[in-house]
Amino acid sequence: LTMKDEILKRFLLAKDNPISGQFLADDLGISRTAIWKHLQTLQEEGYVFETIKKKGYVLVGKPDKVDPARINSFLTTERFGRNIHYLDEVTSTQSIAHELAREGAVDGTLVIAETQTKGKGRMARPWESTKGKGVWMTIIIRPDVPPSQAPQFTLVAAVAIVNAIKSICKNFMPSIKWPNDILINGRKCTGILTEMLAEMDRVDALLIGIGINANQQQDDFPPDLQTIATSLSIEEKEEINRPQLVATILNYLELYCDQYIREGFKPIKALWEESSGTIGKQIKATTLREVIEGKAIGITENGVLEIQLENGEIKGVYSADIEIM
Ligand code: BTX
Repeated sequence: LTMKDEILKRFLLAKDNPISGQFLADDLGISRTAIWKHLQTLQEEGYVFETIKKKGYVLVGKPDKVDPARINSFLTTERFGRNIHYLDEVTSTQSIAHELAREGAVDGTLVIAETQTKGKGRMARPWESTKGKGVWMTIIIRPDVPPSQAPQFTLVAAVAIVNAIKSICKNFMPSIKWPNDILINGRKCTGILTEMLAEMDRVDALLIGIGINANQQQDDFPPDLQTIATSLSIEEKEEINRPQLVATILNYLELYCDQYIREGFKPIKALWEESSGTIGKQIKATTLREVIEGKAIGITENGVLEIQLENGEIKGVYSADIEIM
């Protein structure tokens, strides 16, 4: 964190308790004038401080942003989210993450923006990223695994996101739609896009892109998404604390990634099946080559979706668009 963010973090953690300029100066080893200047900058960014006589300052107002200090104040991780690139507007957090990964960004580096002008889904489909209303982020991870295991990380991420949502929202049940969506009452609130930088036999970096509709209201969505998209806030009927959501996802994601590396896919598969809205359903899977109709009966240890056809035959699909019939 920068010095300004260190200061902000202390106010966030202190909640309603005042902090004095002198305490901050001593704690951070800088002058009171320097502290005062940082407070000025924070005020220009929309933070509001109240002065309490002889006691110091209390943070009483925050702009609605997913800034690093606020994410940091909810983090319990060792690595994930400890290095954050926060931007107001980007083309896509995936592109920034690609550059950073090539330059050697550390495991767990987070790229997050208030909006994307060219947010992308799978197969170059566009991803709508309303300014200040969602979570548009990419996390760069560097697991020591072969490229063939990369798709499983989409499932690891889905489990982390769904559990983070469940721990924050209480008024609905999200479910995972294989492989990369999270739905609420049949509407999409989250998409995951995993990309990879790899050598022949080793993953160099995985870029896990996560898009979550958090605080949009129905009319924030463009016409083509009106009937297929929803946001956490619409379903929860409350404003979502985006920095808390981001940190909670990172907390779960580090836990599950480490567990996956230690114990393999089995524990993740169990968690995934617990939250799946696909297994047991009659589905239509459109792959690049064919359309398969049948009953989704499970995922394999490799994260492959198994579909049982009418004639009993079982087919495995690695990647497809799923329609639940
Ligand atoms: P997908 O290909 O499964 O889904 C894309 C489709 O979802 C679009 O064609 C559209 O129909 C629908 N869609 C677009 N925007 C939204 C939205 N906001 N809410 C609901 N449905 C929508 C899913 O791809 C993977 C998306 C990953 C997005 C993240 S955001 C951070 C990172 N940066 C980036 O450019 N992409 C990822």
